[in-house]
Amino acid sequence: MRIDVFTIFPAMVDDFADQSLLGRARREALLDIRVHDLRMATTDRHRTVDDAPFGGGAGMVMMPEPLFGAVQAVEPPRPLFYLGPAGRPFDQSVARELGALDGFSLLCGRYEGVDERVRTELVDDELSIGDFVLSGGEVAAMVVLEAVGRLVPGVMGNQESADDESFSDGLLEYPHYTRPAQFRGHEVPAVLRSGDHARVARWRRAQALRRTIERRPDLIEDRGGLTDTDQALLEEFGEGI
Ligand code: JCQ
Repeated sequence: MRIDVFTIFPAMVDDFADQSLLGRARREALLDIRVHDLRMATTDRHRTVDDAPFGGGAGMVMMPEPLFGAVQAVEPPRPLFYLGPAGRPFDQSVARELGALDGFSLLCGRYEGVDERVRTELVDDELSIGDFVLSGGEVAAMVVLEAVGRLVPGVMGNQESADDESFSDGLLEYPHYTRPAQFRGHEVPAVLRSGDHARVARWRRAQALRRTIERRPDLIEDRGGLTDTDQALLEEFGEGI
């Protein structure tokens, strides 16, 4: 999969993409991540990409010429997504949608954002990673890179699809434990040490349900409420969970 990123801070995104899981995938040529400097097509001494807004007001706006120049010099894989709070909410289902493509591209804005003609004439779609304001699209682009990159076959190794599958049934994760069995007076639940794998699986599912009901009732609503099986599981392990 090829992913091109356009930014005025190419080193930030490129360094991120060289670390950890993405770095390995990049070195193994599973991911072809290409980071481009948005100043590449500027010709003035200061390599200017921003200008004052028409109509006045505070802050600066990213100019259309250098942005069109950079993107058209590269002809990156489409669709080209702009990252910003006004975008389509990015979630695991959008990550899966992008993960199924051969490639796509990301445009990171700075300042107050980009000239509107960049959005209407250059960009294909807009993505938001949440209802808050960042100082630029770079962190959002890195979120998209990581969430999509890990869905590309081979990138995760063994436990691959496991996490995504747990999200695909719309529930939060069950609690995890490792050694020691007793830590500062807090015990690992006995069921996890029982060796009864079927019971462990049911307990984990009940925990995931309980947690989702308490913390994210909206996710229970999204999956159409509790099934009879869900209800039976919660009853099997009682109100104590
Ligand atoms: C992305 N959720 C929030 C880009 C303009 C100041 O306004 C802008 C901010 C950005 C950076 O992106 C975000 C964002 N998803 O803030 C353009």
